[in-house]
Amino acid sequence: MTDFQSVFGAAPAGGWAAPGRVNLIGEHTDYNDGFVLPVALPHTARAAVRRRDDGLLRLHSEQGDGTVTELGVAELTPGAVDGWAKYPAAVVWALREAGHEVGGADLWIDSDVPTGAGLSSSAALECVVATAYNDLHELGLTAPELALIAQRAENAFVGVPCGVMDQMASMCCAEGGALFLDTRDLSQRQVPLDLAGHGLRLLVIDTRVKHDLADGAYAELRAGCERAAELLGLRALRDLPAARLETALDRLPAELRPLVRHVVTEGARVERAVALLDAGDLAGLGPILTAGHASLRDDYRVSCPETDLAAATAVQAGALGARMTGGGFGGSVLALVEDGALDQVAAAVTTAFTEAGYAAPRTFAATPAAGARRIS
Ligand code: GAF
Repeated sequence: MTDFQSVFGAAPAGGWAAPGRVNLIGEHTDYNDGFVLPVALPHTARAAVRRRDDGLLRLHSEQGDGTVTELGVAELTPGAVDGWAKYPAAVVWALREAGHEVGGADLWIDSDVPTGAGLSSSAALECVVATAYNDLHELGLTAPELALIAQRAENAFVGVPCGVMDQMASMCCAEGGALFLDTRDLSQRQVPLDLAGHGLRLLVIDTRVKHDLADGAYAELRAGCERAAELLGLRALRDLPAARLETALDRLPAELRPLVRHVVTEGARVERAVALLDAGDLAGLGPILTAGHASLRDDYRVSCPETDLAAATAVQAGALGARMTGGGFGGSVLALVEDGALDQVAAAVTTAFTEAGYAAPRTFAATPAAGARRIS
């Protein structure tokens, strides 16, 4: 364990934090201009930062190998930085690309957001750096503007063609609520999620199957959706109403049909979920989660044996509903459980994993936490 002072030999100008997220419902809808409903986790990336005037970006991560990575801000180029350092570097690059005259910094980073678990550890890292730079350079950017900078960093510098959900969740979520976000115009509303008041808990099951969105599968899915929208003469799949889904499917090549069916039915699931939460029927969310998993498994095909087993076992063991969350190809499952059933559901999934010969999953209960903020 180190701190800013021991690594950089002086005090930082301040400290910032930005959370990871779980998405309640609305998966693979964000790059189709659709709706999402994420919740910020209590797990955060934290950064202690001090400006530098010599154009150097010096980076230390408590999760790294103990060394300081030194980069010249003016020489930052997409593809030129590897490992965790590419995320903070990407944000500084994206701010400069957007015309903000920001320079170097000393950055000490620590994070307890599980990596490769579909819980947005990279967005948390990007957003904490964007928030710190915004404050230290008095850029005056709003939270959604910073989310867009972080998304551009991920798209153009890191090379993942992600949507904007994870960065918006990390920047804009509020404690005790879910963020109902329209990813087309970024209009948003905090939907209260008083789990404790309804005797409910959100159980997160990290299958420990690492996913990597940079491997091309995510980009292929996105391209498939864009192709389908183009064939249907739509700006995005968000513009296909559920009532016209079946006739639209007839006009598409067979391989694109399941993608479109998932995106359209998933958008409807987000709207139903929000209506239920507004009506105070939190338990009603359960079947929506389970239906969302089936759609991701059977139509979008981004689940894997471990997430399928975790979701099915959670429901068999008494969860009101369960589904994979995030991009897929591994990562985490989210289960809605009654207070008293949390331990039994977690234990049942762990046992099922042992019996299947899988490594034990990591489980924890998530309470809806706050978005990016200054902490010192
Ligand atoms: C990943 C991406 F980064 C998001 O933009 C989103 O598309 C998600 O997968 C799937 O809903 O987390």
